[in-house]
Amino acid sequence: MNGRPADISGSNANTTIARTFATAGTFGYVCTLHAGMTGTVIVQ
Ligand SMILES: [Cu+2]
Repeated sequence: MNGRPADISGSNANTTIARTFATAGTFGYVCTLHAGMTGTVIVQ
């Protein structure tokens, strides 16, 4: 998706990772640690 940051690879448990979104929009994401866990980032 245009303006969407790159995926975060590897195991990310108990860490904090920042991402900058280049453009406004609604961006869905999928948690690869937990099957069925998804979220949405809304950039205004
Ligand atoms: Cu998860």
